[in-house]
Amino acid sequence: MVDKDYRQYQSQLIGKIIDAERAEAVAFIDALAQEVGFPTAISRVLDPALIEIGELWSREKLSLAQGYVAAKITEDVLLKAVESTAWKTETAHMHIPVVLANIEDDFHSLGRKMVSTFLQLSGWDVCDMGNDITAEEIVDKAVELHAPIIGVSAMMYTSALNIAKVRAEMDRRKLANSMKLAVGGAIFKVRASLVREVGGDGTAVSAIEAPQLFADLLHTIKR
Ligand code: B12
Repeated sequence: MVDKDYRQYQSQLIGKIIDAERAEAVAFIDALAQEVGFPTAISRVLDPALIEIGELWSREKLSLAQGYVAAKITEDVLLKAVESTAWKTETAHMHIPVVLANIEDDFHSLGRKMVSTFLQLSGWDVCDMGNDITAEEIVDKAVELHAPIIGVSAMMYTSALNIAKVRAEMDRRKLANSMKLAVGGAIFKVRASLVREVGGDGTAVSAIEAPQLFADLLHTIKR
């Protein structure tokens, strides 16, 4: 299937979101996923549709209610994806724990939930701590679970700066050699230098690329 077709799917999905057709939208992606698999359906259709919905929302062309519908559709689809065993990868046996959270003061959960789903489906044992989690809580959890990687999401510049506290907490506990910090969210796409500014070890622009990033970071840990 070529890109042009996926753009048509995106437009159709956006139409359903705008019309608040939650069940129809979920069935629409589900049907596509049966054909091309959930990774492709999510990364090529749902993810770009959400970005466009986000832009419409930012320009006040969408209501908060429509944004809410988009979030609910995403959650429904991610649940279906997690329940589907059809696209587990060869790494699915790994069961390595990782901790994921939106940093303190950040409530943009959609991106994080997508990353969580893609990691789970690639075999990582994800502890998703949710929104607005402090650096200390995140590092405590990672230490408790012996997680070699922490993934932190932030959508806003101001909240992204709080990720530097996670790096400081890791450094304070001398964890730099045994634990890596993955960062991501819309703001890291527009300001690439932010990854280093907050002390991140790496980033990925979309959820589908997160498992590879985590695998790469795991390889950098001296065991
Ligand atoms: C939806 C939304 C909201 C919703 C969030 C609902 C929810 N349940 O998530 C609500 C209404 C709550 C909200 C609130 C606010 N928002 Co808002 N919001 C957005 C919007 C429109 C879309 C974000 C989104 O969900 N994108 C879709 C997801 C799928 O994409 P994504 O987040 O980029 O995630 C992908 C990648 O980045 C990556 N990724 C994400 N996390 C991670 C983590 C790791 C480790 C890795 C590897 C990868 C990764 O994978 C994801 C999937 O592919 C954006 C605009 C935009 N265009 O981004 C503004 C935006 C982010 N919001 C903004 C603002 C200012 C706010 C508010 C302050 C508004 C206000 N005045 O109250 C509040 C602050 C709340 C807070 N403290 O967090 C600004 C941020 C400005 C800035 N750059 O600093 C934006 C950019 C809008 C704007 N243009 O002004 N918002």
